Amino acid sequence: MAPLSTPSGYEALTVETLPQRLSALPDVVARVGPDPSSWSVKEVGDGNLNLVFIVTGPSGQLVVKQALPYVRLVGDSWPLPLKRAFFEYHVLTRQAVRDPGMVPQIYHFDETQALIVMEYLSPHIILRGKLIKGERVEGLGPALGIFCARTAFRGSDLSMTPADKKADTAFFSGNVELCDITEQLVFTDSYYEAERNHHTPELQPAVDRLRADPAVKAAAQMMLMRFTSGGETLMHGDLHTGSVMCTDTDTKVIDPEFAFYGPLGFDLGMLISNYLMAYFSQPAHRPADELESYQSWLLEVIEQTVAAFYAEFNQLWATERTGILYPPSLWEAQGQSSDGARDALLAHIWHDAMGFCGVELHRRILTLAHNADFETIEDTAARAKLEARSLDLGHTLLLHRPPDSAALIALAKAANAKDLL
Ligand code: SR1
Ligand code: MG
Repeated sequence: MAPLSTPSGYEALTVETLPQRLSALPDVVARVGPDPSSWSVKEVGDGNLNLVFIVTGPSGQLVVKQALPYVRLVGDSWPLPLKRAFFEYHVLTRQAVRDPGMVPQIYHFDETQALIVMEYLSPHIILRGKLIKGERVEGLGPALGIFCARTAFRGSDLSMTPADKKADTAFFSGNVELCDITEQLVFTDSYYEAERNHHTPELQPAVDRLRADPAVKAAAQMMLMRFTSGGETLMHGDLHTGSVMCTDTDTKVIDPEFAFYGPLGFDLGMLISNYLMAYFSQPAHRPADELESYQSWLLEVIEQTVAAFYAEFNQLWATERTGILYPPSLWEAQGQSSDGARDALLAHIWHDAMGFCGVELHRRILTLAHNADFETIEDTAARAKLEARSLDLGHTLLLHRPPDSAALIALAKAANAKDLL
């Protein structure tokens, strides 16, 4: 195999080299202290792509995230460009304006080294881990529903000038390789035996049932077309429960390196899907006397996320419709209400979101990148039974979209009661 080529000057950091290499950066020194020999460095990256370091010094802490020139999960046989750090930096700056306080503060960006120095969120931990442990987060649904609404609305033609929107769409269209991952892994690989796929052996009968249905493949490909061609807003692009960090009362969003202009409902649908996988996996993580109450809480989070999304979208519609889409000159200026137009648009967003939710419910079980909700269940026969419910709900959502969150929750409860293997 040819050695991996990296841009000249780039060098991956290590815990040993980081202090010396970053010690000349005023933004870093100002946060952790001037003497690099007094810093301690830990590599904590547990995601699929990057290096992540926590740097602790006498005056404080920060995080250094550096892209590797390959997919960390797979190794250097799958090269991946460093420019994803550039896109992550730029989308973080936009999200910080569109929903202030919801993303980590950036202290420094180095394009050649593909590294972002940012706020250390503490005592936050990854939401997926909290949900596996059975912890609750106050205000989770509202925070994420509002985040999805604000970033979707303010990153779209509902709000931006046409020139800004078009320039930004062109800018983020360079994020090709990360889109390619989503296009293959999220929308396509679940529905055939793709080379990188793997799944729990006992799940095979449910996998066969899913792949035997040509209608589900057609529905997933329709969602892929929406993803590639529906450049409605600047999406986070990978909003799952591993991209959210929380304390018991505070919520932040991280890791938007998959950012791209796509459908308004993409982030909302992916997020709901990851809540649902937390829900389906709970029987393996909770004692019987806690299960019902915790699963009910997760369903409440879904309801609250959706309610907050709609409420915030409605508010922005009333107060910030400054773009070319649905201009007030067509309704309010004519003495007419635009509520009907808004509700039809929201129905379109929800319809898409449910389709994206469906494919995500499949791909985290069938393709390359699984999630800890299921993966940490050691008894594979028990895991397969729970995963089968997720596949089943995804199948239903792709073919019959529920009209609202109450109908979605009814379908989730029905799937959760099924014995599918
Ligand atoms: C090869 S990357 C696999 C997955 O990890 C990221 O977090 C995205 O979800 C991607 O699909
Ligand atoms: Mg990530």
